[in-house]
Amino acid sequence: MSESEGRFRLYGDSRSGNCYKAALMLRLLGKPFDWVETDVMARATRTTEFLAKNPNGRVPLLQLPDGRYLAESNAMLLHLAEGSRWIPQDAYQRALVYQWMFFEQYTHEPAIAVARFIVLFAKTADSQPERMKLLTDNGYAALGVMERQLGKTPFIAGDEFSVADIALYAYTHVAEEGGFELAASPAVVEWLARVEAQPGHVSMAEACR
Ligand SMILES: N[C@@H](CCC(=O)N[C@@H](CS)C(=O)NCC(=O)O)C(=O)O
Repeated sequence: MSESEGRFRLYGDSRSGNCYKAALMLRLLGKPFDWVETDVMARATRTTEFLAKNPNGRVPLLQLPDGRYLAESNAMLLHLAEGSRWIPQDAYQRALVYQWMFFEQYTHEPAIAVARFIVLFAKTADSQPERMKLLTDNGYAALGVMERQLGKTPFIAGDEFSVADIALYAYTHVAEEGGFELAASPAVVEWLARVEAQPGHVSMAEACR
């Protein structure tokens, strides 16, 4: 048996919030894994070899200890945290966690993560002002939704820290890199600190390696 067999293997780009979600979850659970740096800018996710593992050609991609693959960061959070306190037992509370994870993928990530990608990596913000304006408006709207919720509850789906907090933390904590000011969202800023205070929390740079 080789050394890497029997361990999780996480293919990811260390600058990606989606990849950070899975890496942070594995660290919080204390599950050892091998990180496989996969450079999206070099199109390493679009090779024939990678597409055979994930037909969607994207990271993160998790290989389970038994060899099977799982794509989609939030599916990874739900799979890895199965049976833990980070997924509520109560059906309604669990549905609220899903609610915020779907919000993250449909409303938050497509604005905030994409704006950050354009500013920080593609560096094409100046050549597409209309798209940047739309992403910025949509991103602030998403932050406004979070601000309203976090003004009422300490964590996004209620009183307890859950996988929904990990999903939304990943790109909110680096939203300023996409040009978003967080100062106008004090409840969001306080929540970021609460997430960072969770035992075992590690930064993106520490998690993704
Ligand atoms: N919904 C997916 C999004 C994954 C995604 O967009 N991954 C980006 C990096 S953050 C990627 O691999 N891009 C490379 C490409 O599209 O070629 C998830 O949550 O895992």
